[in-house]
Amino acid sequence: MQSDVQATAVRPPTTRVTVVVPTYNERENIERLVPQLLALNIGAAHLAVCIVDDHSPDGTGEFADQLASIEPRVEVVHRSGKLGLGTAYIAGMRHALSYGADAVLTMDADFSHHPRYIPAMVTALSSADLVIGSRYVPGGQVLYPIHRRLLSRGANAFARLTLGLRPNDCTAGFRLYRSRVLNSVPLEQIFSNGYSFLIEMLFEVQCRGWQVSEVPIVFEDRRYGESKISKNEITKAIYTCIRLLARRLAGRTLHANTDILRSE
Ligand SMILES: Nc1nc2c(ncn2[C@@H]2O[C@H](COP(=O)(O)OP(=O)(O)O)[C@@H](O)[C@H]2O)c(=O)[nH]1
Ligand SMILES: [Mg+2]
Repeated sequence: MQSDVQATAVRPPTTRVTVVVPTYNERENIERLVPQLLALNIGAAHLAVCIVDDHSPDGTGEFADQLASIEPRVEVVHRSGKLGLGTAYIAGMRHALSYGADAVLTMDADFSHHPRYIPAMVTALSSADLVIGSRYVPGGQVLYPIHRRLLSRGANAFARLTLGLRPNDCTAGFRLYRSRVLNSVPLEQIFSNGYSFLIEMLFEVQCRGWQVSEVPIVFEDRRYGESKISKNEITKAIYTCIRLLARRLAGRTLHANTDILRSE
């Protein structure tokens, strides 16, 4: 009798989480990262990995193809050249959404965003629409050279001040979005193509009233390869904040034509 009941019980649908990893010259990192991602235990959720490679000269893209040929949970998006971190996120998000992901996690390839935090982020998503792996909440930490810490703190403070962003870590690339959040934002209208994409995207998410929560992480400096951030990202971040501030002051926080507001 009992087994009949179990057999007919409706199981909750499996959550499909796609981890989007933008790469440019990260071969040494992805050969370590991808197996760790695939070995994660995230409860009932199903995890896939989408590497977005910009024709890396070190052969990251070819190596990713090899991984994908032996592991069906790995997918690769190839782009023609180094087109920027922001547009790499968008390419990965679009790919994940088109393959039916329920949630999309973005992270760096270099272990600054460690996979060990992903289970806690997935758990936190049950009561949020966006979960940030955050350096600036209690329990979080940044193990980075002083100039990078100052840069990150400065960018965060400026973004919070100008745009009224509420999260403590507004520039983190370690994020888990519910798909409905991504579907509500007109990704093709996001102006920032580089690192300041993260500020702009958070602005769009907050303007739509989505619930954001933060999970503490310890952010460590990379061990392999080199940083791709360039000095002009500072100028771009300032420009992004001022451009969005102007929109905010003009009361145009949502795009005119394409907005789909929260429905629940
Ligand atoms: N596809 C792609 N990935 C990028 C680009 N720029 C940076 N990345 C990746 O974005 C992640 C963060 O870059 P990283 O150099 O570690 O930045 P940092 O942590 O701020 O020094 C890494 O996985 C990089 O390989 C780009 O133009 N295209
Ligand atoms: Mg890094």
